[in-house]
Amino acid sequence: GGAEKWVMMVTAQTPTNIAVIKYWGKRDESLILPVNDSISVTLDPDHLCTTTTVAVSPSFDRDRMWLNGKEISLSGGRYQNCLREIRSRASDVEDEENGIKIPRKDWDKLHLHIASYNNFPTAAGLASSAAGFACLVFSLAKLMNVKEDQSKLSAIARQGSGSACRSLYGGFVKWIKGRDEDGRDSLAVQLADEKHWDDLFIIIAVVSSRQKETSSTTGMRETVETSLLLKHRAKEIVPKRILQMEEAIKNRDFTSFAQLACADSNQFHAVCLDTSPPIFYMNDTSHRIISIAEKWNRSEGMPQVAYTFDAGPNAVLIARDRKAATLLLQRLLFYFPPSSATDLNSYVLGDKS
Ligand code: 2P0
Repeated sequence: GGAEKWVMMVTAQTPTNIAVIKYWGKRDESLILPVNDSISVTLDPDHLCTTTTVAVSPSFDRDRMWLNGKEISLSGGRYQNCLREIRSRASDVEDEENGIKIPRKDWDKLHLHIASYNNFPTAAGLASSAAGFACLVFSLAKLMNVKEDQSKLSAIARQGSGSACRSLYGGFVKWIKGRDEDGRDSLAVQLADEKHWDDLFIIIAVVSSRQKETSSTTGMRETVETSLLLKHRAKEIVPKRILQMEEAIKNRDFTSFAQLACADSNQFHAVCLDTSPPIFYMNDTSHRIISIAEKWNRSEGMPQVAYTFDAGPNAVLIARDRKAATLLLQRLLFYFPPSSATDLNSYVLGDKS
């Protein structure tokens, strides 16, 4: 093997995140700048995560990427923006053990191979772009010895997919919409780490494994163009809700947390309905789950479970504690008797659509 035969690689794993105050609507589409702040909780790394290996070698003749074993194109603007931003921040890299030296200026000439796997079905309508772009940016930054903090990296991941910026941190995370036109201050900050509130149990009820009909990007564009309710939400509702949610998280106040999360999910779907033509992400099963949760919370006198739905019909249910999670699963199994063996981490309720 001559000097040109080496390969250097880095592997990283990143979980997905679930918004409890939703991002919906961009003020700048190419930089991915949102119309409002959002807050999310990052899941445990063992469930719903992306694992990405990035490799560099002088023998690679172009950048290439494989997603779940299948080659995909890197020609899209989002990939190109992330790769360009990371490359421009690369430093000298030295691997003494293997005698490899990559001076900073060589990163422009060297090509990358990227292999990414989701440990959940990409087609299940569960956010995959969030974990995917966060992991891509993080692993490239490690490989190229980028000396920026997580927040700065989050602003790069944001240019791959908005929600991705929130997956650079664990625990509770806020994506600050920022004011700058160049997007430098539109980034994620950690509100509390994963140990701060570890009583919470998250159950994802897979209602339908069909791919959504309206992509988030298209849906948001149509909402921004046509919904007056979105303007009211972004200006009058979300700023106050963000402060209240930060307070609820700080105090581990589940009652406020659940009220805010449910109200915000419902308003996000109301904004979708206020779009012309209207966008329907939830289905009858989703609505039934909301009714079951609301009825149970009312009968207990205080919230036991928060629900939140993204751009699809699947329910994300956040239980107050282990006991509430157990009772919730019992209820779900009662209302939706399983037709076959199920994995309770992703309990399939049957596709009614
Ligand atoms: C969120 N969603 O805050 C909201 C709630 C879906 C509903 O972020 O165009 O895939 O790549 O920035 O991040 C989904 O939107 O959209 C999303 P792009 P993204 O989690």
